[in-house]
Amino acid sequence: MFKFLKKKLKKIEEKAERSEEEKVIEGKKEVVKLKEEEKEEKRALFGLSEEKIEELLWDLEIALLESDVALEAVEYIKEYVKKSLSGSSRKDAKSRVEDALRNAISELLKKAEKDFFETVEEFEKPVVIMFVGVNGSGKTTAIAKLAYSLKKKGYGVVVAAGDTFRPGAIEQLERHAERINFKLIKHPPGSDPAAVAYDAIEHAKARHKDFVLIDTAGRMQTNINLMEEMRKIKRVASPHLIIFVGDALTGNDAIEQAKKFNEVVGIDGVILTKVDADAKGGASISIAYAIKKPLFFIGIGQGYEDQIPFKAEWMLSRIFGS
Ligand SMILES: Nc1nc2c(ncn2[C@@H]2O[C@H](COP(=O)(O)OP(=O)(O)OP(=O)(O)O)[C@@H](O)[C@H]2O)c(=O)[nH]1
Ligand SMILES: [Mg+2]
Repeated sequence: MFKFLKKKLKKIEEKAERSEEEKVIEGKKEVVKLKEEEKEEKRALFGLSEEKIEELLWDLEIALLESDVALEAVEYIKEYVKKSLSGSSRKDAKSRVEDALRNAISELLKKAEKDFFETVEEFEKPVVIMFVGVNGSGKTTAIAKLAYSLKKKGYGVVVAAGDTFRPGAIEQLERHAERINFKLIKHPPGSDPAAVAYDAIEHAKARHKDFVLIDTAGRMQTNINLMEEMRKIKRVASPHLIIFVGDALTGNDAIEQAKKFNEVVGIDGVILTKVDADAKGGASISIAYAIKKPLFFIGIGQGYEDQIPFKAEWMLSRIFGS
């Protein structure tokens, strides 16, 4: 997980250390070989020059962009690091840069935290949640995983098989329903997804179920008809929450999709899937910040237990841990 990003950030920290040594040597006007203790002492006396900080920030920007971090988040991290490094700390450059980077990303990630279960507590039952996203992003799997954890907490769950478009979509949910034991409301393939959602909500009301999870067909954000259909489902179901499900592996594209879905239908939060397979980490770091919506869960595998509430600390330790 995040191998690419980790390597890039390590390189920046190491470069900060090297450039600091070069500066010390240049400062003596002649290239001399300093003894280790001497180096240590000199390092403590010099801060990073403006020029070196600019160079570092440039390298950082490139590294973050290459890791698919969204522009908005790159700016935030750069500003934060710049401010931290302009201070008068006399610690050596490498650990100062490391601290600045870690704190910057930590602050950014903390903004994405919001407890899903606390959020839904506030709503009247049945709580209706609609899931949207492009084809194959992991919507149906995310719904099954969430149904699993809600059932485990003792809630009654109804799922609406709102993907009436893709062959096999209803069967996929039937298999989950059998294993997890939730009620599945389905209509024949090709029927109106808004009607399926409506029936699922009516069923939940009649049986005093706690949650209705509405699956929808994958759609490209550029397909006007399908985006319009999504609006219709929203109108009919009036969901308490609309959750965008994005695939971490698609990096910046996931962020662009989230923005577009937010424009068209309005989203309240994000589930980012396939984080387990993602080397770059850009979407994980920046999707919530870029669209100013919470990242409720991340998918870290294909099993029902592999969807965990997003925690900044957890992700930080994956990015900066050994
Ligand atoms: N490794 C990994 N694979 C995942 C994760 N979440 C989903 N997948 C896989 O991604 C593939 C697509 O998942 P689906 O849930 O069918 O995606 P979808 O968005 O419903 O797809 P459509 O209905 O076609 O739009 C499946 O093979 C899932 O097992 C995850 O967190 N990690
Ligand atoms: Mg699906």
